[in-house]
Amino acid sequence: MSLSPVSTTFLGADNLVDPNLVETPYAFLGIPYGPPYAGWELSASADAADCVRNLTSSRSFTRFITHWNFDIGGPQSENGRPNVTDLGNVQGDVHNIDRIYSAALDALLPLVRNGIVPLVMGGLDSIPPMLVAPFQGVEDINVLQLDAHIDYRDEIYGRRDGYSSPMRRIRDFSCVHDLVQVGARSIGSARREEVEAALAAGNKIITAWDVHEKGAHNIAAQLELNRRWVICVDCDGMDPTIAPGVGVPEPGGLTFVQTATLIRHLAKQNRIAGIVFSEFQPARDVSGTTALTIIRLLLTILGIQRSPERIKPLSV
Ligand SMILES: [Mn+2]
Repeated sequence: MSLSPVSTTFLGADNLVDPNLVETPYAFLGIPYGPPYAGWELSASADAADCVRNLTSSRSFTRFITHWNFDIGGPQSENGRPNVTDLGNVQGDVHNIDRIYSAALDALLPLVRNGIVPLVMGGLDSIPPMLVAPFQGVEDINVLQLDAHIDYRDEIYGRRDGYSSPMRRIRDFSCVHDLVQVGARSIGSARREEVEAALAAGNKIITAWDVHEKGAHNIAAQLELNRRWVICVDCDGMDPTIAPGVGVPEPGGLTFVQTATLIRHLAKQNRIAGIVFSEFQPARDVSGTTALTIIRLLLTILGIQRSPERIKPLSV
C-alpha cells in the first residue's frame, strides 16, 4: 500500500492505511509532495498534515471532542468518536512525480467511489488536481478556489503541473463545471493572457476586494447548488493575520469569518464533496495560527455537514 501510518492522528481518529476500509463519512489524508519547480521547494509544506494532526491533540480538540463547539452550535461529537478516519500520508518518491500522482489517486478513488468526503492536506499548490481527478467519471462537480493567485499558467519552466497551473489543469477535467476563483489580489504569476483565458473558459474571478466590498454572504449566494463542490484552499488566499504560515503572504486576504462563511454555506446545503488545503508551511507559522485556522474550518465541515450526500457514480 502506498499510505504510511502516523502516530498522532487528526482528532484522535482511527488510522487506516487501506482507503477501501473507511466507514466514516470523512477521511483525512496527507499528500506531502506535489510537483515543484525547484527541488528545494519540495520540503516546504511536506510536514503540514502532521503539524495539523499534532495541533488537534495539543490544543485538546481531541480530548474535548464531546464539548460544545460554538462554531457549529452543538457538541463536536455526541458519541465521543470523530466522524473521520485518518489515512496517514501518501508515500512518494519525490524524484518520480508520476508515481506520487498515481499514489494519491489510489488513495482517493476508493473514497470518492464510496461517497466518502476527502479532507486533504498538501503539499504545494500543485496538489489540487489530484483531488479533482478521482471525480472524473464518478460525479460532475463544481470547484471553489480560495487563493491570492488564479494559478492559470499553462506551463512554467516546461512544467504544466506546477503550483502556478493547478486551476488550468483542473479546467482540463470534463467533470468540472463551475470554477469560481475567490481571493485574488496583488501581482502573481498571472498575466493578461491568463486572466483572459480563465474568463474565456467560463471561470468566475472574484477578487479579495470584491469579497470585502460585497460581503461573503453575497458571494456565497452566487455559488450554484446544482452540483457538489470541491474546495481548493491555497492558504495564502486567507489573510496573513489568520494564515501567516505561507510562502507568499499577501495583505488584504479573506478573513476567518469570510472564509468560514463560504464553507459554512456549502456545508449547510450538504454540498461539499472534498476539500484540500495547500501551501501551508509550518516552519513559517506564528503560534500555530495557520494550523488552528485549518482545524477550525475542518471541524466546521465535520460538525455542520454530518451526513454527506452519497452520490451514485456516473456510469463510465
Ligand atoms: Mn496562492
